[in-house]
Amino acid sequence: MSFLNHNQIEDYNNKGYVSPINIFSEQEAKEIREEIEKIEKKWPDALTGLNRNYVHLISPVFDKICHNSKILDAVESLIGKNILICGTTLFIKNANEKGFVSFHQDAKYIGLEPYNWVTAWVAVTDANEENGCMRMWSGSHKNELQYHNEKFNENNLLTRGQTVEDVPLEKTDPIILNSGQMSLHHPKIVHGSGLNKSNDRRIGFVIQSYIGSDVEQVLGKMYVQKARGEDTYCYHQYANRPLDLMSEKDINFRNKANDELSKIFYKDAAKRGRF
Ligand SMILES: O=C(O)CCC(=O)C(=O)O
Repeated sequence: MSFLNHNQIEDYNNKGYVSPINIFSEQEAKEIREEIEKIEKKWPDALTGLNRNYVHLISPVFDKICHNSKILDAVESLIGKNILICGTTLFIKNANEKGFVSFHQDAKYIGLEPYNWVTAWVAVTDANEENGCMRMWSGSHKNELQYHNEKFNENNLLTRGQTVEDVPLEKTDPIILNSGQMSLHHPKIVHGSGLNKSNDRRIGFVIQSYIGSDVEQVLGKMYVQKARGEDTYCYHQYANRPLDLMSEKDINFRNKANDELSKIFYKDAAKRGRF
């Protein structure tokens, strides 16, 4: 059982995030990284651009992470027992590249309402200040959605380069994780991450997000899986769980899911970005 304790829940409510939470061993995290690097080697386009999304629909390894009972216990502590998996994204920052994530609120463009959902960031590699770990603006989730400047900067790992300007860096907390640990953050917390200045990749596998079954997609269509409990609202269409890595059937389905996701991410946008 890995339900969050009282202090962890208080932390989430007060700060808008809870971290670190132990999920996988270092060895298990290494095996997850190996799965990524196997896919990249065999299918070079399978995890790039738009394909960084919904990897749990084409890889049984990532599917199992999403259904991991330790993660789900922690998630249940925050959003209740009826839990759906609604999307995943790989945030990879390679060494010697200039990738960063501008400060933003997840809830701004994702169309999931009400905000009974939480994002799980699983550290596949260590994440620290040197390699560009996330930084959270503690307490900012208590404010409403803020104006985001859509900058479309080349090295921004967000779709539109959406940016909350003038975030006081000194008020943000670094989310330092060992590989195999996870953080959970609130839909409205302002967060971002800087450059990877290390000699290795920084990899986060992000379940974006775990939603309560009472959460609707108000901008378009996302495909879900049941993680736990009952789906009494039946708002969403379901995705199958993959049995093999990169089966043709699963790839076709993921392509369809990503097309739909793209419509959500770029709704009313001036142009399209890389992802
Ligand atoms: O991986 C990162 O640096 C940022 C990820 C992020 O913004 C998110 O998980 O909501």
